[in-house]
Amino acid sequence: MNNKNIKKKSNFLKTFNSKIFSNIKLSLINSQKYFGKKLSNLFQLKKIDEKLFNEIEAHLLSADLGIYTTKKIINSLIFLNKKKNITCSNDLYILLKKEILNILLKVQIPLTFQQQMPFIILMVGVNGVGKTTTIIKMAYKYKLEGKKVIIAAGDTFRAGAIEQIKTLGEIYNIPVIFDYYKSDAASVVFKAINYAKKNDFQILIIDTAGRLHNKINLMEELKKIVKVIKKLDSTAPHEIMIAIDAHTGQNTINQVNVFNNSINISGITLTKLDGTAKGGTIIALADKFYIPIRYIGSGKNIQDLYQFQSSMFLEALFSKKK
Ligand SMILES: Nc1nc2c(ncn2[C@@H]2O[C@H](COP(=O)(O)OP(=O)(O)O)[C@@H](O)[C@H]2O)c(=O)[nH]1
Ligand SMILES: [Mg+2]
Repeated sequence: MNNKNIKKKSNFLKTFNSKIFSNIKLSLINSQKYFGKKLSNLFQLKKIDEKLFNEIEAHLLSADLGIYTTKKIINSLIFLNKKKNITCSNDLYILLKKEILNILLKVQIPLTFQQQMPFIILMVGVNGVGKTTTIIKMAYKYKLEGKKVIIAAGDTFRAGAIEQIKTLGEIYNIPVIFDYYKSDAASVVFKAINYAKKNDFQILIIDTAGRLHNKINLMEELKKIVKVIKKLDSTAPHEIMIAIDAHTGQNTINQVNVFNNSINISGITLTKLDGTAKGGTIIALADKFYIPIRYIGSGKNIQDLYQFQSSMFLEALFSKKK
């Protein structure tokens, strides 16, 4: 590539990234109430004392960081304050931001595809969190990247679920393997893997029925699906992704726990960040589980899915302007 082309590409990337940043910032507009001006004002020309730390603690709790992560951050700020002998409260604000960035950096591990044929992604999560929507967004994204993608309609439990994914597949021209309503989900998965292998698909994404922790039979069905996948490819599933609705707040911790106890979750996608004021949940999730956050969903449209990028997310969340 000559210099002119390198410059062109770098300008394109800058514009592209700034567009993504604007979109993420816009979708976090309600969460910014907690992390934007109000938070930085807390630190303006304040005496650094116990009262200030109490105020920060109360604020972080209201911003959905949860008691565990909030305490950890406050203790770390108190420690750093002593160690560095900080005199300006604004320096404490900068340290707080760094602490949060460090938490988020640990889970910024994008999904990478190895040579498995196919690379199998199993999508799980409770009802209505946005599993199916995320699946079609991901499939579309991978397709645009030139990959051969197929979907398995593994939600045979909810009436209308098969039609929903079939219709989306037709709209975006992505093949969907399905069976009839109430049929055995594991056998749909079996069929889909064999089909994907025979026809050289690179990525297979499996939709599943939403489940609650009290629906023991559904959890058992999920285990059965994993067993069937392993029979056909002992290295799979290569990703078990949980979709989490950002509106859920602190209960997300509960949800991840329940699924993680049944099957090992390897990635998280946080959906519906647009409109929620609970964007801080992502910090609590990251700190509690160290499970990679793969994507964030910021709307109902096909392109409203972004790879999780910690510093971009943090800047958008801490944005002071509307
Ligand atoms: N605003 C918004 N809505 C979303 C997002 N993701 C999914 N939804 C909506 O949430 C509802 C449930 O989504 P669906 O994918 O069917 O959930 P599932 O039951 O987990 O498969 C639908 O109305 C989706 O359009 C998102 O990121 N933002
Ligand atoms: Mg669904």
